[in-house]
Amino acid sequence: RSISAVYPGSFDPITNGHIYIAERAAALFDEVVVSVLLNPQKKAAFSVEERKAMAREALSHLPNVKVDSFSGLLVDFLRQEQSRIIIRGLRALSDFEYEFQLALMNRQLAPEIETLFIVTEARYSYLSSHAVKEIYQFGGAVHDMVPPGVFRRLRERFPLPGN
Ligand code: COD
Repeated sequence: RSISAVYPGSFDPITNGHIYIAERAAALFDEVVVSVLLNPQKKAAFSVEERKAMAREALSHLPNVKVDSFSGLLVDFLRQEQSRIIIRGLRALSDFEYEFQLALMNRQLAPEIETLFIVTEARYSYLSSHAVKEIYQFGGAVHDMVPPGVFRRLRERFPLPGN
């Protein structure tokens, strides 16, 4: 039988760090569902539809990766997809506490579901959606941190003189 995994996140917007994790996961599983989930703690810059469109474009080279969205509990999305594996990416030690809490909470909610962590590559270890938005809005160069479609949408969303 085929094994599917879910890579959930805010993806606001998707970055080269997220793409790296999706590529590693796609090499391990028959199918990977990248799911844009609502994170109530974070105020989003892009709508769910925009985030999905950017992710779809950025991951179109991976035939076994599909992009979806969900607004309830992550574990309910996994049950809907009949998947038992959550993929998360780890950057620095600072990710650990949050990720640990999320993984234990999800296990409490659904003991049959496992969270698997994929360690990032050194060059992406400082990269986050939040940093990309902040750097871009202060006029910094982000074109090598995000795929071209995301760069284009950043320019549309936050027009800057000279960009
Ligand atoms: N390199 C490697 N990995 C990275 C990088 C990078 N440069 N950048 C981000 N990542 C990883 C993150 O560590 C994370 O694992 C994943 O990619 C996604 O990151 P984000 O920031 O887009 O997504 P988050 O952390 O905001 O996602 C949180 C969820 C939306 C998954 C969470 O809030 C959730 O499950 N919400 C649904 C409600 C729910 O079920 N709550 C109960 C659980 S407490």
